[in-house]
Amino acid sequence: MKSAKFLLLLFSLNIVSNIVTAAAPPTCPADIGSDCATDSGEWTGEFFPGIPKIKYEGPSSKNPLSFKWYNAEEEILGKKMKDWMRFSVAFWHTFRGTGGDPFGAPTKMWPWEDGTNSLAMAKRRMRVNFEFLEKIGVDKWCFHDRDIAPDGKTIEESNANLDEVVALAKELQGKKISLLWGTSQLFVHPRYMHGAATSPELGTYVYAAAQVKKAMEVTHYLGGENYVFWGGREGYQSLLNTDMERELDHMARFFEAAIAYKKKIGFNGTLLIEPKPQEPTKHQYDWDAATAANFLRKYGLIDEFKLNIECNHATLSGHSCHHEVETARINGLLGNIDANTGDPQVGWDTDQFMMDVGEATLVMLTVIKNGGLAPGGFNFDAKLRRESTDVEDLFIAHIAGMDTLARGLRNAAKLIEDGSLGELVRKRYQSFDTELGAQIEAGKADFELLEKKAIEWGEPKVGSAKQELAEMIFQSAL
Ligand code: XUL
Ligand code: CO
Repeated sequence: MKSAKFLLLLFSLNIVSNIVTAAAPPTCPADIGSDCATDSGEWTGEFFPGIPKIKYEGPSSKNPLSFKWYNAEEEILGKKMKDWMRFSVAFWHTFRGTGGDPFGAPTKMWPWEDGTNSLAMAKRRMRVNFEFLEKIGVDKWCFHDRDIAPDGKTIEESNANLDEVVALAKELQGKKISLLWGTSQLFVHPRYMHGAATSPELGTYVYAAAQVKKAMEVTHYLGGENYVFWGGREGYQSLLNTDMERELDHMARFFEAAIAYKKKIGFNGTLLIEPKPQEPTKHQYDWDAATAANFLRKYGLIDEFKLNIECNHATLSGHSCHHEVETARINGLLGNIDANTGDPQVGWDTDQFMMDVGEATLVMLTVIKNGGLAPGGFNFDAKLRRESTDVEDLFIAHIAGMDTLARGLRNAAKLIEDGSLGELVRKRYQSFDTELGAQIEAGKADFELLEKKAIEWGEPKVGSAKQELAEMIFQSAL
């Protein structure tokens, strides 16, 4: 008992010493309108005084606080890089991630934190968010209602807290920064332990509806371009105690009510479902893109929704991220990408920043085919490793994630301009570029006609798939 108290004392001393250190550097207010400048004319801000505004320096730069591949204004295939990427910072990881895991206490002691979940701290943290966005050159952000403002004792109190923080966010957004999407956190509070829209408790369903209603209102108020539904705990741990059919019906009714309310308040943003196969439940209902598409079709919701594909969720479901974005695209459902990656040796959602240029190139091939992601974008739903504890690591991680995807874009554009991969695929299907092929594709070839042709042509000549050649061409672009 005594040693626990001693540890607590040490912990609070650590926070205090961090606050003291934080107060030392020169400060400027974090509102974007201010032109507080140093001698060199470089705006330093209030919370990251040692970090300059991040600039593009090109691939030969050794400066970790610079972009090597992401050059926002440069045009690739007729569009500025910033318009292909539409990057966004995820408030929950970047500013609420503590580094804690089931085995250990938080490791992040950010100098701006005072160790509380107060409204004052929420407002200060929001100013940190906007200074970070400005410095890193990302003009979009995403949030959950409960990350940005503390939960209250009643719905009214929670809503009032949210309103205060949202009013500040609106002011700080100004004209330069916009909201990519908002969402509600329907999984942390114990009331959601059995799910939200799929909870067997009516009171929980009702509470979740009230929370989403408010989150949609503030997303609309902040000019959000999308609204996300990640399943949270919508799923089951055992089918023995679960009426899956009834739960899925409830989820569909919940979405119908969200669509109706969106229209009622004049919110024109896209509604997005974010598939994930497991975690926290053993079976999440929005397992993968194909499962979510089937759900939307079954309940007649397909024209009202798109999908938010998260790369780490894709690999948890046994697919590649490329498979999931391509599945969404061919169904007309590719709305947004939660840009992160998993670890091939670890079986859970590690939410790492994407660093694999090959994976990024594959994803970008689909994004280009899709004509971009707007009104969606690439949201960095990614967190620092528990062991990365310097403030500059927040910058380095986002810079590396942005550079990886930018490099993917450059490589994908090279592959498309070169044309040999496209030609390889075209050739594989060229037997269908014939009169009979066209008849089949138009649904005008019946079995009798096909049998006649089979007898006339005899044994078909089947060509090589050329997979290694395809891989060779792909590698040459990396
Ligand atoms: C959880 C996850 C969420 C959603 C938003 O795995 O990805 O952060 O993106 O609720
Ligand atoms: Co996500």
